[in-house]
Amino acid sequence: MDKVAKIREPEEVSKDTQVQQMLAVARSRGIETAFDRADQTAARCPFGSAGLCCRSCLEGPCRIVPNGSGPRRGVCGSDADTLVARSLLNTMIQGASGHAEHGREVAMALLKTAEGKAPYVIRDVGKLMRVAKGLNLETEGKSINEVAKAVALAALEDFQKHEGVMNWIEYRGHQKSREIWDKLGITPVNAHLEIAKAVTRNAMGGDADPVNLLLGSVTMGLVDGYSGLHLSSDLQDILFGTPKAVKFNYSLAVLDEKQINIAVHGHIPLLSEKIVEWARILERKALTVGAEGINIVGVCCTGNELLMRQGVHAASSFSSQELVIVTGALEAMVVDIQCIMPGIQQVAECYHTEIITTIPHVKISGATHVNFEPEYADDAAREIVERAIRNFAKRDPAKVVIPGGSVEAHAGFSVEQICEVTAKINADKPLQPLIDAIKDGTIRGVAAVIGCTNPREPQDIGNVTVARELLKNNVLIVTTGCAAHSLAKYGLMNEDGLEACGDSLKALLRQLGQHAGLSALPPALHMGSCVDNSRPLDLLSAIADELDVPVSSLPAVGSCPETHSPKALTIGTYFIAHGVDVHVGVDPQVSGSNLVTRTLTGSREDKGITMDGLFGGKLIVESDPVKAAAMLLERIDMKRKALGI
Ligand code: CUV
Repeated sequence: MDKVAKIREPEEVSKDTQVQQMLAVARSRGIETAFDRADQTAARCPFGSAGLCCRSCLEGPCRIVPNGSGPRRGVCGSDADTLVARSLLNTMIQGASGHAEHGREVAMALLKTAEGKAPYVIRDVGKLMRVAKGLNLETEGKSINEVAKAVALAALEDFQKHEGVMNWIEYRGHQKSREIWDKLGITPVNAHLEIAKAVTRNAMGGDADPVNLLLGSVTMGLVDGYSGLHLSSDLQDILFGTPKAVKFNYSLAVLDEKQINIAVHGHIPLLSEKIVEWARILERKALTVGAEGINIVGVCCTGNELLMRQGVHAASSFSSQELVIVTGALEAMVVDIQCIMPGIQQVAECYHTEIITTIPHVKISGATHVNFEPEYADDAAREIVERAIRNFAKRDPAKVVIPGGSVEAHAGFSVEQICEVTAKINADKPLQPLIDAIKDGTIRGVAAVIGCTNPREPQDIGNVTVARELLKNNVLIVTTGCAAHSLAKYGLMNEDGLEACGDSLKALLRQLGQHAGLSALPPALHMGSCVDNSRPLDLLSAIADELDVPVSSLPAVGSCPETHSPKALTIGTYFIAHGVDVHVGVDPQVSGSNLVTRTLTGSREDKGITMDGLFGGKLIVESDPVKAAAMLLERIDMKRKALGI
């Protein structure tokens, strides 16, 4: 076993001084957080880290050593290539399932709304009609609810049909990419069917062809992208409104000592939107317990959903979620699904904070459970806000430490919002100003900086460094997820961030900003939560259509510097399936197989099958963010050259 683990100093775990401060507070109070646990578990299993530990059946676990002195195959005969490809597919299944389930739940909520059974309203009728048309549904002479019902049923079909292709791929999938997927036979039919198929092919005695397994991973990327990302963004826009430019504040300092603080955490905006509503309704009740009001703050992607549509302030990204509780000023943390650390409950037990789980399949032992169903959304939201109000009296003022100072940021950059701005320059062809800027080199390329923060990685450093390196080189940045939290904190979503940009990009952002009522557009355009990674792809697809080229020809890349989540790998795979290069800064645990590594990261010129050769985009694994940005620039320039621009 390893020697005593080295515990990192607060300055080593995060770039954020507020996080450093609160981590010191936690440690002084004997409270353990993910940063400490990451240090305690620093000695990681070398087999698992390389994808070489197989637990697919009861003959195992088998741990193999392909190039060393140990066994080269598992009991069943699987070699390293098969084991590694299977273990990657397992990760992909997890990622795709999470996002597919997100999409399905939103589709059910839309159906119930359309049937008058759930207390939501259709906030964006225009988008509803556009989506319905895109799906080739009849809208003439139909009521809003009839159209909404038809859209919801079309969405649910993507979890049921047994022939053909998922409706959302027919609708949103880029035709030129579609042709490649169809030819390879990897286009998904329905999300559940593909997930079930992936689980079976991955079981002992199933698929033992590593390249075929990797293509199975690409199918999971497409399931994630279309039944998860696109479907969720579209339906959430219909229900809650398509994001428009908004202002919000970011940092742990958004907690307010004088108010009742409620953190909403997780992913699906169905309940959190209602909590914002009920916090307003019950504001006066808060006054009766001595608080000045009710302050909702966001954590992770539920936070992103609310800030994009409501300007709700954001408190924390994934890795520092427990520190929101350490402020001692949090009356409740309400969680739905995904990225919720069980550790929040242990931290909450040191305070008056009530952890409230809301989804029947995502409970935490010791936490309060208030069940959420769309039909009874108002009841659940009301109960949660009332619980928080009652908890205010239990707060111990001696334990309250809220760091000072937060950063103002601009968000809400849906494709629709971006086009509304550019349409002021060219009303007939709103994308033309962007296309012209890409063609003449004002914009050298477009990068989506996405994904998480990870307690093992120094928080924010990878995300911010990659973004700054690219901005300096006139690469336009769009961002989502917890990476967006990092960029917001370091001024890349307000005017201050312009100093990070190359001259031509800076001038363009200033010019476009005037058309948005701002002095400049922010250098990083916040497009939303993880499921909103559909938006960068929609933007790229539209640009590719205008130019009549495949998405893979565009000088566009994705970067995921600090991820921890399988979901980020499936999102990355979905980008790669469209031919967009993707960087990950965290080891994807495939180093045990040269074949798998080469297939994922090799170039189109390499021998054998590579993702780059098949789709026109590849995986770049690099933990140094400066080097990673240089590699992304190289790929951007390569694609520019091929396009002749
Ligand atoms: Ni879905 S997946 S840590 S909350 S971005 Fe944040 Fe975003 Fe990663 Fe999770």
